[in-house]
Amino acid sequence: MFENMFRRRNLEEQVRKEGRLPPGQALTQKFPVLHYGAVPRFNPATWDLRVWGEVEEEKRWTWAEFNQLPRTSLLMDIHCVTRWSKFDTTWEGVSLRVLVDQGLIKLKPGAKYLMQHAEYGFTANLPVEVALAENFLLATHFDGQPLSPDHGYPLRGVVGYIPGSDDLPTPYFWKGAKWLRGLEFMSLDRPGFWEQAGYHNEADVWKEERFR
Ligand SMILES: Nc1nc2c(c(=O)[nH]1)N[C@H]1C(S)=C(S)[C@@H](COP(=O)(O)O)O[C@H]1N2
Ligand SMILES: [Mo]
Repeated sequence: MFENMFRRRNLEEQVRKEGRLPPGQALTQKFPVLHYGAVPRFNPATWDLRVWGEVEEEKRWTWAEFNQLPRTSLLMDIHCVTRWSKFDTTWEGVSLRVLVDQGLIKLKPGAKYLMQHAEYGFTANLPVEVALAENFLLATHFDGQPLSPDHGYPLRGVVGYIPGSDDLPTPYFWKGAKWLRGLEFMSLDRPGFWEQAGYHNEADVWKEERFR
């Protein structure tokens, strides 16, 4: 137990020296679970992901169809507003950037914001530039395994910091919706679930934009 504590401190000192520990954050080796409400059940027969709003064509992918989309892996640090940070996490899934580049989603010029819609009405909003950057992924896998139910199985948004990519805004981890079911592209911004509850709209971890 003490060994673990020293190990955690040493790892934290290391990422601090590397400039990867944002202000007010602490390194965790665990993976805490945080959400409002219950964990939904997944039914592969009825599950779909819908895309609508400022797009040329609306889309609806079944679970089987979603699994045929091009796949991307991502290594990044994730930062929760409740002050834990987890470093070098590995994710796999589908990149919105790739879907747009390959014409699988055709955005209208008016598409300025993305609303992620999750089970039970949970929402999270992001500017389109952030959602199309390399540090945002529609993730199906964490650490080589399908997501666990409490971390968002079968699909969630994830956003974090890619070491060295200092030009990309890094929002807190709540900007990734677990149990994702819809992508709504919008011309005007709307606050998501936590943003309506008083959390910051941009939520940049380096600027400590925790609350509004
Ligand atoms: N559907 C849904 N997604 C959600 C939330 C939620 O309440 N519902 N909470 C967010 C918050 S506040 C955080 S910090 C992260 C936590 O993800 P984790 O449980 O995998 O650590 O999920 C985000 N995504
Ligand atoms: Mo959170």
